[in-house]
Parts: sequence; structure tokens; C-alpha cells
Amino acid sequence: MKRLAAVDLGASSGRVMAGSVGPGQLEIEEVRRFPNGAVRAAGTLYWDVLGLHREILAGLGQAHRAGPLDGIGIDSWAVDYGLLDARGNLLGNPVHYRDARTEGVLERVVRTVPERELFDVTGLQQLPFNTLYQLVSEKDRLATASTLLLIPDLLAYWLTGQAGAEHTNASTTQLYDVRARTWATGLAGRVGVPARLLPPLREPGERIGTLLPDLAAELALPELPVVAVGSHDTASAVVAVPAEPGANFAYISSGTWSLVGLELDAPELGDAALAANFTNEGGVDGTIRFLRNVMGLWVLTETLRTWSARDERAELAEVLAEAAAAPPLGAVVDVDAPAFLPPGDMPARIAAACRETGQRPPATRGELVRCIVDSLALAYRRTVRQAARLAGRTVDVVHIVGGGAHNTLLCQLTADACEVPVLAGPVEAAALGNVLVQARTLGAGLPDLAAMRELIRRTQPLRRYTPSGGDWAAAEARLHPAGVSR
Ligand code: ADP
Ligand code: LRH
Repeated sequence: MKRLAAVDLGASSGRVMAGSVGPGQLEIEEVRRFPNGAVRAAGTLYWDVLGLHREILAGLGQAHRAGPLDGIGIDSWAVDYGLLDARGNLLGNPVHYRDARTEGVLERVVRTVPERELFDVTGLQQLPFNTLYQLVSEKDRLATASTLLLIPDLLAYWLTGQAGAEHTNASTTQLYDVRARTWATGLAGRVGVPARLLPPLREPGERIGTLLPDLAAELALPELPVVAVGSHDTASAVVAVPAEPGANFAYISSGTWSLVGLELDAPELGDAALAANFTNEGGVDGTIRFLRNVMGLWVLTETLRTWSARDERAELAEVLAEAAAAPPLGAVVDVDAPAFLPPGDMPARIAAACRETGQRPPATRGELVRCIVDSLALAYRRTVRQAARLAGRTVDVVHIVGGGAHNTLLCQLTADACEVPVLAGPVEAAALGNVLVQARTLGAGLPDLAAMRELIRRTQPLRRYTPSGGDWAAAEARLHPAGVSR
């Protein structure tokens, strides 16, 4: 048996999980969970990256005390980074991708490098917060920097002293050549990002290094190997999608964001994929994650936050029960509208979106939450269908992994909206994918993704939802009368 620590940092919470892997065996337990999110200071939204580092160290110590560890892997949300100076010191605090500093940057950049060309090289969807746009927004500060490290690479650097960039997360920067699997240094130069900032790439499964001796001593840990996993949380989550061999499956990695798409062997770079704003992110073992970002449970979390800021106490389980009892498909909104991206008053934005599309805004808490969950399921339908059409595939089953797999209303409505069965679970897919890739590196067998998924199917609780109807096409027509829009 190997016992492995998976550090998995989502945009809402971080956790240190301990996974045990042996022949035909896979168990995972939560060792430590801590909140994560934006911290606003002097008008800028930051991450508390040092707080995350402190929590990781505490979690690793705890995990090892509960049973000796054999390795450590780190995955996190994508696109964000820290800059280091020539001595390896952090220059400034990493900024949150929802910060307003990227407003208008994408529009400026595409005047220099047209969208078609950007997509041709990087295969990436246009999101205003792609690393490329974040870097351009702080171009004047780049002269003092010598290395850019994406969040999981930065945290691994603090554990091992080794700097590098793991491929799956590098592929989310829009500075990565999706076909050559190298940094797109020519593109970086054209937008004014110095190529010297981009560190050597490393494959998921590579050993990054070992815990620094002083850290190991402080934590009473051995000098454990730190292994590069699919360091983009979505890449690790897709590893743990319990797809049957040969199945025509789509996946939804449903957490703060919902990442909805297919696993392909090669990027899909046609005009239709560009027009539909699909992305080709790098997956573990050279796969391509052909997907689209759907705004996700963020809209619900932010709604709860808005209510609690007004002292209207609202527990998730309670409002979901009210939503389940509310009339179906009363009002729907396009959750992917840019208005829902920044933090703020989601109930007010939802009401405004309903009025704009000639619908009566939700009148009660239950109706509002029902509107969010219906709208998410509708976006899942739209995106799964688009992905299948663009890739020339059929989809017979949709896997939901991540925290959204706990949401029984959302899972049922997804089966209804997509008109195919939904298989929900595992909830901790990213941590499981992280553990499995480490386990392979450290000699636990598991030669390929199929073997990893087989182990997930055999060991993890999954729940099946069967389609039960609803007029989803009519709901879609309320939002996009002329067909699917971008
Ligand atoms: P991230 O990795 O982005 O931080 P997670 O995958 O942990 O996100 O998912 C968090 C979301 O999962 C929460 O915002 C919540 O909506 C949903 N969730 C978690 N637990 C439950 C639950 N017991 N019932 C319903 N939804 C849940
Ligand atoms: C999900 C995620 C997603 C990215 C976003 C920034 O946690 O990594 O895949 O697009 O965060």
C-alpha cells in the first residue's frame, strides 16, 4: 500500500486528503479542510497564498501523524500565479482571477494578435482572466520579475526549492502551444510577456523533488518525494471520472466552476470550436480536455453570501430543499453572462437578467435557487450538446464529479436536461486523480487512465440518475431564441 497526501485547492475551499492505494484498493480520507477565497485589500482582490501554504504544512504534518506518508502532490485552480525575483522571493501577492484588473485587456490584445491566431496556437477559450491577459495588465511590473510560477507550482517550490511548470496547468495560461506542448514563446513576445519568465515544463507524474530538509525537520516528516500530478484541479478531476472503457461520455467537473466537456486525443481547433468559445486544455497522459467553463455553483455560493451579508441566514441544504419544492423552469438565466463573473449581489443580477429576457423574476428564496439550479442544468445541456456536435461524437452518459455531485437536485435536473443518464461521483475527484497519478509514479501499478478509472469504479460510491422529462428546449428558446449563442 502507498499512502499519499493530495493537496487540492479549489476556489472555495482547500483540503489535504490522505489516499491509500494498493492492488484493487483505493481509500481517501479528509485530513484538513480550510476556506479559500478572495481577500479584498485597497481595491484589489487577492488570494491568501501564504495562508494556504501554512494550512498545507499543518495538513501534511497531520496526515503523516495519522499514518506514514509516501508522497505529496498538489493541484489547484488554474490561471493564477506568483512572480519571483532572481533570488526566488515572491514579488507581490498573487491576484485573484476575478479582480477587475483585466477589464478591457482581452479586447486590446486581440488588436495585436487576432483571436483566430491565438486559438490556433493555444487552443484556449477566451476568458478575460487567462494568465496572458493578467500578465499584460501588469506589464510594467514584469521587468523586475525573473520567474512566473502558477499557484500549485509556487506551492511545490516552497516545499522543494524546485521551480517548474506542470503541463496541464501551463495549458490554461494562453501562453502554451497546445500542439507542440511547449511554451508559445513567439506569442508571449508579441504581447510583451518576456519568455524568460516561463520556467521549464514538467509532465504530470514527474518527480519535482523532495521536501526541503528544514521543512521536513520542522514538520517531523521524512524528506518525502513531491510528485507533479495533473496540477490543474480539473485535469486531476478528469483522471478520476469513472468512465467505462469505450464509453461515449461527457464529464462535468462541478464545483465553484462547472467544466463541461469531452476527453479527446487531439485538440479541436476549427472555426466552430472557436466561435463556441471551447477550450483545449492539456490532460494527464497527453489527452485533451475539450470543454467550456460554465459559471457553476459560484452563482449559488455568492447568492448565499449576499443573503448572509444582509443577515438573512440561509443554509445550503435548506435552500436546496426549498428549490426542489419550487415550480420547475419558472425563470431561467444564461449563467455564463459576464455579469455573473465578479463577486456581488447575485439575486439582483438574476432579477435583472430575467427582466431583460421578458421573464418574471423569482419571488421567493426557493424560486430564486430553483432558477439557479435550472439555469445550470440548462447550461450543461447546451454545452454537452455543443461539445458533442463540435467533436463529432455522441454522448450516452454524463459524469458529474466534484462538490456538485452532492447536489441531488442538480444531478437529477442534469439528467432531465441532457436526456441521458447521469452518474454522480466521486465528490473528491480532483484529490483522487492527484493520488492516482502519484501512486503510479511511486510504483503502484495503474499503467494508464483506464486502470485508474477502473479502480475508481470499483471503490468509490457513485449514484445514477435517469432522465425524467421537462421542456428544456422551450426554456433554452427563452434565452437564445435564434439557437445556441456564444
Ligand atoms: P471547489 O473545488 O471549486 O472549491 P467543490 O468541488 O468543493 O468546489 O464544490 C463546492 C460546491 O459543492 C459548493 O459550493 C456546494 O454548492 C456543493 N456542495 C458541497 N457539498 C454539498 C452538499 N452536501 N449538498 C449540496 N451541494 C454541496
Ligand atoms: C476550477 C478551475 C477551472 C478554471 C478556473 C480558473 O477550479 O481550475 O478549470 O478555468 O478554476
